[in-house]
Amino acid sequence: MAKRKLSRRQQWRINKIQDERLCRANNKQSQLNKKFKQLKETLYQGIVVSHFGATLDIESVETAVSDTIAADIAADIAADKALDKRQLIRCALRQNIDAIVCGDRVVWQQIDNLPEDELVQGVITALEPRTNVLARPDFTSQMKPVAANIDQMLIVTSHVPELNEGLVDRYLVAAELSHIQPVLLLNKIDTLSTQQRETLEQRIRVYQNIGYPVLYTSAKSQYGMESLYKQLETKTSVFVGQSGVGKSSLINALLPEAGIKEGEVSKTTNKGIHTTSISRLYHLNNESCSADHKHLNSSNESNLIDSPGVREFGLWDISKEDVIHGFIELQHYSRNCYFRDCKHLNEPNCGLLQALEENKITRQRLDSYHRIIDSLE
Ligand SMILES: Nc1nc2c(ncn2[C@@H]2O[C@H](COP(=O)(O)OP(=O)(O)OP(=O)(O)O)[C@@H](O)[C@H]2O)c(=O)[nH]1
Ligand SMILES: [Mg+2]
Ligand SMILES: [Zn+2]
Repeated sequence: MAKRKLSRRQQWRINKIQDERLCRANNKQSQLNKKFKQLKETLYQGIVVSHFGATLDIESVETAVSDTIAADIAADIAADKALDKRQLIRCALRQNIDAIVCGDRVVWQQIDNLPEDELVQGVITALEPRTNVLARPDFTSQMKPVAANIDQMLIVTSHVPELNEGLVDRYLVAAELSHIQPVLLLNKIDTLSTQQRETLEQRIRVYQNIGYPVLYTSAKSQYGMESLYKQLETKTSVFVGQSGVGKSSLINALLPEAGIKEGEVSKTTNKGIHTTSISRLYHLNNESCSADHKHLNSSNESNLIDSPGVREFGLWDISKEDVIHGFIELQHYSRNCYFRDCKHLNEPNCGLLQALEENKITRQRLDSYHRIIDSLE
């Protein structure tokens, strides 16, 4: 998209607003710095459930010494001063800690002598190592992390807005390269005629044949909710997909008490209106997670992360050579290519072109692979 040309006056106004923002941020930081001086000694562990602007909401976990925490920090964690598990605490962030996202595990400290009306109760002082992080480019094309420590990516699709295989493939590449298990989900089954369902199932079968798990659901009629529940158990899952496909509705159907805001789909464009604007982490089985799960990363916890919908999901920051690892069936046959640097276009003895001829892979996925490679030129 061409960049909009700004008049000098517009540019001046933008600079002025940015300067004012910077000034406010600096003031805030100096206030925070004062608070940092008044931190209580005890270190607590927490998990980030949402992040807005300068503050984050974290959930305390029982204070436990985690072996993923640096030894010097772990030694200071006082096991006898545990907070209640799942207490929600609003925290500020030390400036030297990088972008923190939903699902991150952190170490935080309470602020001493807080006035009663103060919302910020603590300061995050360390970020625990991540097992993985899902990132996507923001509006300035910079990679921004979206969620961390994820086991599974639920790629939610629907009939309206329409299933977009190109987008699904890009999510699959991101998942495969980040070692996150992808699951495809076709939602809004209740809106489909028999004919429409058959057509969509056929399109989804391309992914089923590769070996990806596929779920069919309706957040409205509750169809398929049991299978979805089973798929989510004991894992941390992130719901991704276009705006309006029903990510928040699915989480609401599983957790009615969460009361998450749902949006609409525009009747003129058949696109969502970007209702969810920040990612948030929810727990699937609150009641069954009790005191015996001492560790933050308890394998019995089922966490769901709702993320804002996207129109596009570009892949930046990855090399062309990596893309093939995101197309697992293509990668398999690429081992048969005669040339090590085969581009799989028209080279002789190309494993992929041969697999295509034998209907072992689809033209759609091969074209999609080439489109991603071209986008990285
Ligand atoms: N008929 C039907 N409508 C659904 C279903 N799931 C969601 N919807 C509707 O689709 C619209 C969008 O749902 P949301 O849950 O807000 O979609 P989202 O994916 O969270 O969208 P963003 O937050 O914008 O990314 C709402 O009007 C929902 O009521 C479904 O299974 N069947
Ligand atoms: Mg939403
Ligand atoms: Zn080849």
